[in-house]
Amino acid sequence: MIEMLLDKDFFSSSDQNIAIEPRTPQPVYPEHTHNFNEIVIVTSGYGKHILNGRLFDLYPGMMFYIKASDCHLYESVHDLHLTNILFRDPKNFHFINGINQLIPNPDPIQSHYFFDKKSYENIQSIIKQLTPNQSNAIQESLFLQLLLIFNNNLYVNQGSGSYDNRVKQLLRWLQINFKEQINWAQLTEQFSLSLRSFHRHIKNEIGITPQKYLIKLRLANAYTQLIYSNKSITTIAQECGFNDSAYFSTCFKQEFTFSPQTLRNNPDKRYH
Ligand code: RM4
Ligand code: NI
Repeated sequence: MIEMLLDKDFFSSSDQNIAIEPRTPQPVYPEHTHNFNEIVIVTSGYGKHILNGRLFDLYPGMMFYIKASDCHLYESVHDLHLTNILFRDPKNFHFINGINQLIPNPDPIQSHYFFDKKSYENIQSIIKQLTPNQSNAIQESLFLQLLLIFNNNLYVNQGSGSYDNRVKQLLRWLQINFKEQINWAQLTEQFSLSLRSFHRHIKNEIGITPQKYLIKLRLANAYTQLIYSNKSITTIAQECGFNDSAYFSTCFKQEFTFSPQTLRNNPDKRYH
């Protein structure tokens, strides 16, 4: 049985619609659902997130939405620090309605969004004000401001914005297009970035090279497909952008400690 987390353990009263739960750090945490929704911000560190059976790598400066009925867990955490923004069904809000329109529909491909540093500062300053002793009206209006910032961040808008913003857009573009063969010089140019400074910036921000980031996107997708599709391992490797399936196996083993074949034969190896 999957555990269901209950509002009464996190919200200070039945009247309160929003609660901030920092996780510094977030330990490994088993699969669960909730009777409330969450917006999660990764403030630092790394980890693996399984959302409704799909694997996503977490990096600093990322956020995602969890609906009450979603099932999720955290694994392979390294100093993962999260801020959870818990909120009840928007129907219960006292002062604001229609906010569901600001929350994106679940998207299996892109559900974890990078935001830029400017947004991060704004988000942090709003979260600081969101304390339990504020009135419901203020809490709801602060929450609305947060949703607007997040919503603003959902769309890729190639080549404009601050340097950090363009870098984050490129990372988001890769989340969608990781299956393509990537020409880094050309791609960085499309986002008005220089290849060398892009490389440096990425290493600073998410701790790995762009190529490694790309490979991890491909591996995460392959991992999910090995469990849920009937496609052959070679087909999965190819479809995820690996043109050499031996190289795919090597990368896969490095990432997960077991081979694609082992996972396929033995889905019990999966995180759950
Ligand atoms: C847990 C974990 C869960 C969240 C609860 C509130 O530590 O972060 O995802 O639902 O806290
Ligand atoms: Ni949760």
